[in-house]
Amino acid sequence: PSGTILGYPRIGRRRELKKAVEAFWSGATSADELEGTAAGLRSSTRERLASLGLGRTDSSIPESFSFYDQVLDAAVTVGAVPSRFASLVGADGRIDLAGYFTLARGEGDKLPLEMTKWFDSNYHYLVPEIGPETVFSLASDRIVREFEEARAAGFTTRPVIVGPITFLLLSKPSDEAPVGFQPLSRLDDLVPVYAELLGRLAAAGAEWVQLDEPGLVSESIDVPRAETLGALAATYATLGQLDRRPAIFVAAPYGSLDDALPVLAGTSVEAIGIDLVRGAVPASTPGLSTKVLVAGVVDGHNIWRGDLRNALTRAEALRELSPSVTIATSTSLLHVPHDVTDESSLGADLTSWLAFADQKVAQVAVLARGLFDGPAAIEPELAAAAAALESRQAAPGVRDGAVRVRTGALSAADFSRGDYVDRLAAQEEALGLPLLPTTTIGSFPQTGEIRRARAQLLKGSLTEAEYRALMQAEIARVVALQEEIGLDVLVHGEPERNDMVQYFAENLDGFAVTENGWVQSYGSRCTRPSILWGDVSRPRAITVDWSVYTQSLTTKPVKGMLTGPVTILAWSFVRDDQPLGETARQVALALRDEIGDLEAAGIGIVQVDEPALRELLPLKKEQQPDYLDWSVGSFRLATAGVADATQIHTHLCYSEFGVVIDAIANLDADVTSIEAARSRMEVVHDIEAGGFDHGIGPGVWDIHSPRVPSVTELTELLETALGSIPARQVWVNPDCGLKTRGYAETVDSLKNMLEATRIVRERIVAAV
Ligand code: THG
Ligand code: ZN
Repeated sequence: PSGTILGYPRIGRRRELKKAVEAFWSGATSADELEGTAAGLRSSTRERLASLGLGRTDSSIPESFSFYDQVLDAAVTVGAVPSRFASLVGADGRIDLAGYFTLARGEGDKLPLEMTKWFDSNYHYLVPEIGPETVFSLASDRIVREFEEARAAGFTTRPVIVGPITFLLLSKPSDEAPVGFQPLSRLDDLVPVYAELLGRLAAAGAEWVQLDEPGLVSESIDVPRAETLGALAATYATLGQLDRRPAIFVAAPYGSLDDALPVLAGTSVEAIGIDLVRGAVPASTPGLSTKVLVAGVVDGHNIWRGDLRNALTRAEALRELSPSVTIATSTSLLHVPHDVTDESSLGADLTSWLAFADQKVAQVAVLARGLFDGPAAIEPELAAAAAALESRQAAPGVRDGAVRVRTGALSAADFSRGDYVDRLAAQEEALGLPLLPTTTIGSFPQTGEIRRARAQLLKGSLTEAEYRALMQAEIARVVALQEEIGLDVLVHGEPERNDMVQYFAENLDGFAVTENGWVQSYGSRCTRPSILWGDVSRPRAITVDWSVYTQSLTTKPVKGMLTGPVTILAWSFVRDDQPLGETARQVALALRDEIGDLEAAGIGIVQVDEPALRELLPLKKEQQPDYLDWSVGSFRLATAGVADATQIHTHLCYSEFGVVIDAIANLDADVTSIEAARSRMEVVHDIEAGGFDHGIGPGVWDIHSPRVPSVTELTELLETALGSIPARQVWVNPDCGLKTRGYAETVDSLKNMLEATRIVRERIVAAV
């Protein structure tokens, strides 16, 4: 028994899949070439997992590849294609690779499947659309073929698919569905398709199958719990009774099963996965003693090497419940980069504290040996892990006395600015902005030239000074363009930033950045989360020179641009040895210093973006107040040090304002820009109802598509906003940063935005 993992990164050690998929999209390669690259990646994954200690032929190796997303895969497997994409389905009921990607990316005016966050990770999945009209059938045998492919190479692997309950819980009603329709109501029609798939897998020789049911652990889903549990019992009773099927392993990562555990224990599934990182060892439960308990003790969420001895103890505790226990990761390893040994610049100490996917697989294999042969058999490994943990606790930089003194001395006054009315008056006087001020969110298009310059700087073929000069030329271009368009508050366009979090991580103490630590965010898109390992401080000013240079080019006010503390934490791997709120205060103080320096250098407006404020909101309701307290507090701490006349902006990348509107008001930013164009300004009703009285910029241009909005459309959206919000509060801006847009549509759209503003301003002046 080698232990197992719930899944492995699919993107490839050097993002081979991303490159192959994007080459296929661009038409540079064929579907066969892409299939070939994917088969090669699957093959090297199996070989690597075997070499790291997972059994070749005992179903320990999961078959967890996906070209884009595992929920989309499940939808395509069961034939759940929305009617607007019916033309993609062939006469045989199947959809080809190009069609599969069309579901994910849309085509013409057919919108793609919606994308949303996968449990409490930074991964995003595609939301299936299910209605009374959805016809379920086994429409893809890809999962069977991948098993056979492994077989031919000498492996017996374990196919993985999203389970039927989770699939329906994560789906939304289709366009055709009547009001109040629940996708879960289609369970009886869906389960037979899973049954057929299980039969096919058994016929191909699969001994085990893994059905992922994380939907069972989440409170955020609005189906009544009793209904979910009833569906669970019925589904696994049906699948359990099939006479030709592999053994069934139901995995339930991202939380604790709670009352779903006795229900599963009462079915005839053979194995149950228990996330012992997020949940506790459960109480003794009838039926459980006949199951294989898959002990999720190696954390699939973070990159720390962790406490192996404790992991072993927890797995051993499960033995009280069943004689048959297997070691595993708590979640798929999808959320961590491939391999620490691919990093050359982290330093020996930090490296010794880390475990990426491959190191975690090795930990699983070691713990499995320890569980089987007794702890003494793995004492050297347990001792090494303990020593690494000890070295981490004692290492210089992990605790920085000066930082601790500062956070320890904070008082309520550090979290509050003066009265908003006084600020408003001081800012009007200092900035002299017109009614309906116009601005952008911060970034301008990142051209190929900019990216090339950054790559050359990294390679050493550009000097620091040459790089700087290129970026300054770009800034001057962007400033001239904004002046020509007629914007009121200018930005520098952020050409010097690779990513809005990594850029700050590179410039703060307490963070490390990786060279190859890519993690899939959605589809072919990846990020390289920074590693926050020590107390955070700011060795020197980060953005001040860039902002001062920009301000020197114009008499219009230039907005300084920073990423907020919550977003910096949300998009990094954070330390696990202190509460997140404490880490957030440290980041906030570093940003507070930066804002102070910007202000002292004559920058009168500073924007602190918090697109992830909503994203980190805990799944469990009882944990939400504490989160909102420290997250809002850290933003206030970062921004409250400025004079009344300095205007603080923030930007949030979503429009579901309702849930967090009080929190947003509590940020006490002078101006908040949000997404609004896609929902046709629906959000202004929440703003009105919430009594929000500070400046607000509901985005009028949806920057997620290359479409140029017309002056009429922009005027209408602006008038809609003004129908609910007093004109003196309203700012005019796009929905989000322009980094991913091209220059052509950027210039046209901004010109139209300014023209719409002019028309509305005139209408208002004429009315008084
Ligand atoms: N930065 C970071 N994390 C994020 C986002 C971000 N997490 C949430 C959200 N934004 C995820 N969205 C995206 C959107 C685009 C990309 C990644 C995540 C993207 N990545 C480039 C790619 O895959 O080609 C690589 C970027 C790079 O070179 O650094 O386009 O904005 N930290
Ligand atoms: Zn945004």
